[in-house]
Amino acid sequence: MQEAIVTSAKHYNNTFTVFSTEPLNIKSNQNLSIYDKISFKDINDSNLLLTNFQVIQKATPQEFDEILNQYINHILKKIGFENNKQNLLLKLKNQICNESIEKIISSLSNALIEFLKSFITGSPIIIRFHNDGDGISGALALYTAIKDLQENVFQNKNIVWQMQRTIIYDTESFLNDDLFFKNYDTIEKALLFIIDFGSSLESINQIIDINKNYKIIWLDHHQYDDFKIFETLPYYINSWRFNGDSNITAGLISYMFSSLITNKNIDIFKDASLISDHSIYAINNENANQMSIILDFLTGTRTYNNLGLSDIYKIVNDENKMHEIFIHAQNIINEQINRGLENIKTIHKNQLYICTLDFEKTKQEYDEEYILPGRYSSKIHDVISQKHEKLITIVYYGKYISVRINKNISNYVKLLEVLKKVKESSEDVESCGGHSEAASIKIKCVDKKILNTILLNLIKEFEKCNF
Ligand SMILES: [Mn+2]
Repeated sequence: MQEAIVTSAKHYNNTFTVFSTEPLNIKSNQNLSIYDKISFKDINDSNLLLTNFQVIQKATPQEFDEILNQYINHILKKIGFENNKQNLLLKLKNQICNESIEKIISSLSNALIEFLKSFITGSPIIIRFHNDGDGISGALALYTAIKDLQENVFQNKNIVWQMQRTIIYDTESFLNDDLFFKNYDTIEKALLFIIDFGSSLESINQIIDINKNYKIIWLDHHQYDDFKIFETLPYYINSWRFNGDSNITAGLISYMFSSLITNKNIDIFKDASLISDHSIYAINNENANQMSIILDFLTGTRTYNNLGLSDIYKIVNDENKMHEIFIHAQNIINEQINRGLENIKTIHKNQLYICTLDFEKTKQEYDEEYILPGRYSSKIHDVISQKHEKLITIVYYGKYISVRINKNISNYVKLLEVLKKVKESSEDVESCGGHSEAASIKIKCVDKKILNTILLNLIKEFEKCNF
């Protein structure tokens, strides 16, 4: 006879995870509760229907804690955690000269233990990632690592991947996650995993609510104000919190986390992430360049946007499909860049160039939704900046004004401060935010007149900046 402790219960379909000498998924026609100790005949199939077992007694939390800690140590050895960590440090040493890396990896190592506890005991896990090149690079790195765990450690069947279309952890997301988690009774708390979004005031209430009952592991690189609540979260791993900055992208942090789990080569996702978010650590690598263009296309096009991450994982591992999508995306980009260059207006003062573009003029009626204005502004900015060293690019569309500035002038032009000033001086601005080189303003309603006033104000503020 064998014994096991019930660690996770999904009552509506009587599916359970139990821990014997290792975790097992079982189905039963009898209802079980967490901490139930059961005895059953030896089994070989890890996803069995268990009919012939007895509930002996309840295990105590302390008893199970000990078992779990021991097993985690065993798993860390099995996945080669210490080796993976050393290799990761060595690999990053040359590419990313930043003191925050070691501190981040040490914090990620602690987060990994927390992650494994939930993973191994069959707790539900929701992984939300931003729908851009950086967010999905991070998600794909993690997907590869978790696939490795699923195959070699345990089939946790309660993992959900969710592409996040907003940059905040909004009420809708919270309600969905809470509803999903409530299907389960678990020894280890359910886990919300966030990649590359949410570090703003608008997320706080939902985060406080999630944090009451569940765990959060949160990888981000967006600058956050002094939001005390974030700093109380032990696994809020934001590069700024470790004296890094946005150049240490969320995709890179997720890559580091994933590299602690798997020794598969997932460098392509690290490099695609760095390119996608214009990190100073990005290296010019043809494959990573293509990957970043493809991922931007996949996350910015409705046809692909609705695909699950497992489908996207299949696509990025299919050379022919990748080539096909790359050519298609590249053609659309080139056409739109050319139309943009024809329609752009340039203001020139001292050495500063300010380029403005009405995004509507680059779109043609039969166009698919790709490319989105925010992403477009980065791409056209990159093209124009080959000509002008001190460049600010402004692309506007509907309610949005998207601003990009060159790195070499971002010390003089405090972009976020300028946007805040513009916001304060106009009642029509709803919000503003972003990085020091890429940011945007959202206006309350679509109105050409209002937009023009704000544009003029913005340009005036830029011209005031000292060089
Ligand atoms: Mn990012």
